[in-house]
Amino acid sequence: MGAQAGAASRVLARAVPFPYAFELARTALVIIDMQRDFIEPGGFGASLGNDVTRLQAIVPTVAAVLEAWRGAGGFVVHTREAHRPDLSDCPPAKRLRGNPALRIGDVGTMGRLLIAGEPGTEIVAALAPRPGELVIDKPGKGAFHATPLQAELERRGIARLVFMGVTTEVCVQTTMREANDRGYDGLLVEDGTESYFPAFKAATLAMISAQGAIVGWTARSDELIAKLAR
Ligand code: TIU
Repeated sequence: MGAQAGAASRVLARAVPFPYAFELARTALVIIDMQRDFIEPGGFGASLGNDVTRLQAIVPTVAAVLEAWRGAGGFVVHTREAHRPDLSDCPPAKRLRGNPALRIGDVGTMGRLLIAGEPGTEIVAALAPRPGELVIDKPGKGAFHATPLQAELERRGIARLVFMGVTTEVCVQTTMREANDRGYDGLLVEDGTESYFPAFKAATLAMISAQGAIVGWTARSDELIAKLAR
């Protein structure tokens, strides 16, 4: 990325609730938990009784934004919900809650659920991280909790975060709220996120931008991609 291209202000005029301006050099694309455990059959999402096909449907859109962001020279962060193999970073309250078919750490068709290094925690092939991109394994729903994410962003002078990923109302919304409280201006790509529950996705998009962007902004992928074109 040339310094000038990165420093130029780009404006998403149709963002909700009002235009969102960003400099590419000071903005990170944060892709939340697009890992096999949530998106493919036999993983953690399916073990909770969810239909994972809804989440599969956004992969091409997330890939298109990622390609455009990379093409413009922007910085990319990928997160994965992944615990240590000994579960020392998984509170019993998280592991033992409810009555799922399988619990975190149990063996499923893609290895142990939500355990770092297992096939299920791999990011889906279409969105695989590339050298130079930051990959954060996180033990919580939010990507700032118990991770080096904030330090890594500060080191690079990042002030704005553009989010995609799954699920909208769980890990994406939690991370956006954590980011908001840490002073970041966040934007969620409306068609680059999905929930197992359509009503929860709609409610989350609405509550993020309500009250004058109380949590942040939302915008469509096509407008973002147009602003990343050379
Ligand atoms: N269950 C659910 O909707 N989500 C999660 O458990 N994790 C993420 O959102 N990544």
